[in-house]
Amino acid sequence: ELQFPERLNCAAQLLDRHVAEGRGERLCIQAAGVRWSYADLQDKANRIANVLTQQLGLVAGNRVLLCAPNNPMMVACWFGVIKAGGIAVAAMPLLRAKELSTIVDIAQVSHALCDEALRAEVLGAQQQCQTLKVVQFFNAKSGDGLQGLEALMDGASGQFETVDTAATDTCLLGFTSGTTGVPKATMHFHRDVMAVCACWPLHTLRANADDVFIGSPPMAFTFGLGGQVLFPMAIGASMALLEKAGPPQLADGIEQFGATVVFTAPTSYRVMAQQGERMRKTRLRKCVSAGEALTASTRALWKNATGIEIIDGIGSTEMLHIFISHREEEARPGATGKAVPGYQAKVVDDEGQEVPPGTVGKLAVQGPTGCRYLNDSRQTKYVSHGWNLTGDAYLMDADGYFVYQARTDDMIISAGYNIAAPEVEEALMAHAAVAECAVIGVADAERGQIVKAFVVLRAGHAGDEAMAKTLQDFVKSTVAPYKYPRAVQFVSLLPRTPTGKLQRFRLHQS
Ligand code: 3SK
Repeated sequence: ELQFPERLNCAAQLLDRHVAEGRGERLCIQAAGVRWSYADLQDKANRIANVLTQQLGLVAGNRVLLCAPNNPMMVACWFGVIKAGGIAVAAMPLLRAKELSTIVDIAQVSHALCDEALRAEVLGAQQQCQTLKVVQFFNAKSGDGLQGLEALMDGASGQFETVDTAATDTCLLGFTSGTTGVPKATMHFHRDVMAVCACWPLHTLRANADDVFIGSPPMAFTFGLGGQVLFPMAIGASMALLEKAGPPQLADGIEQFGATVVFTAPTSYRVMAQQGERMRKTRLRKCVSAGEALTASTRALWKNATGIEIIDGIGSTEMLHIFISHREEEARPGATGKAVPGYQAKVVDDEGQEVPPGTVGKLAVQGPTGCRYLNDSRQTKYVSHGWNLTGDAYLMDADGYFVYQARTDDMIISAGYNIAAPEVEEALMAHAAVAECAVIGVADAERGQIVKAFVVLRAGHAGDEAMAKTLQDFVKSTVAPYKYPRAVQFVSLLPRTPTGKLQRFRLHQS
């Protein structure tokens, strides 16, 4: 049973504590051209907290949009917000103005601290929203001297007394793509952040203070936040941050920064395994996979290439991080693992009754870190008697290992990204040439699944390669580019029931 004091600020635990206990000079962050100690990060976060509270009018409980690729300033802003008693609302750096404005509206965001590279989309979002009054950018590259947030930080004090929050105050809102395309915000308390650091990392990962963590997921995805920021800092280790973290950049980063622990999706392992000889010569010792199901063949490919057994896991934004996993020595190819100590998992039928081992059903999970949606009627659909239904079909074998079967909803998981089919359909429907469309996920050797669109064109338009490319580019310009349909098939009509309901299963068979 995890015990936390009533008053708790996770930034005090993860950051201030190291400085207070004499570990301020330890390396905390490496990135291109950057090396920050824990004391450096604390200084930056304190300045940001001072700027927010003294110059930008932030009061405890305000929600702050953070939007940037994984870079040191993004981490400093995250801690600055939390130290000031604010609520961090991290958004995927690839989101477009319309998607950002949905997040701002749902979260009632008042302030935004964003990377200069995302200026156009963030300002576009601000125009569409009522609540977002204050926007500051960081990492401006042009011009002489400090600009934007850094200029304000320069004039602020490096001392800040971290706000004394309750353990059950919300410190972050994690957004998860709803299956309808309307995202849901999940609320996490300061206590949840410390709980997630105390469960899977200590029991399963077993890293130490000399480890160097690296990974591909953005901080806006709590898989990335945990694996690349919270978990190293909980044990006084360091992180190496990559703004671009496709498999080639990740492989380079592992080499360049001497990374020992990596968090990424199966897609990356499959690609990086092609450079097994090179990976073997790095300092890598712990490889974590989540975000999409890890097949036995990908596990074997990576092990043969590097000698390292992948630690598989499934987590969710709702539960903050991984809740089913296994230690390296307990790996069972094809299975995700067992419930992480601190969490309970079971497989249930449509009535919520637990099914016997070996029977496929819906995965339900319970634990110290979730699940609470912010002001969302879908709470009762996804949470029943304290159990969160994850949207995955699983079976549990006689030994308590959980084996992934499929998604139970319209979510497509491609290279670790969750993509809601209806959202891509809506984006396609906005094109003048599209009369009807339906989107599904289809198996893909490299990305696990890819988005495939079936499109019925309006009269006068030809369903050729040029049209497919036009539609793909159109989708990329209106929603985050990773959601675009990599495959487009033109059809004359979509399979529907007599009442007009789309029969997605028939598309899967075609
Ligand atoms: O397995 C996942 O997709 C996941 C989602 C959110 C946080 C952590 C993980 C591993």
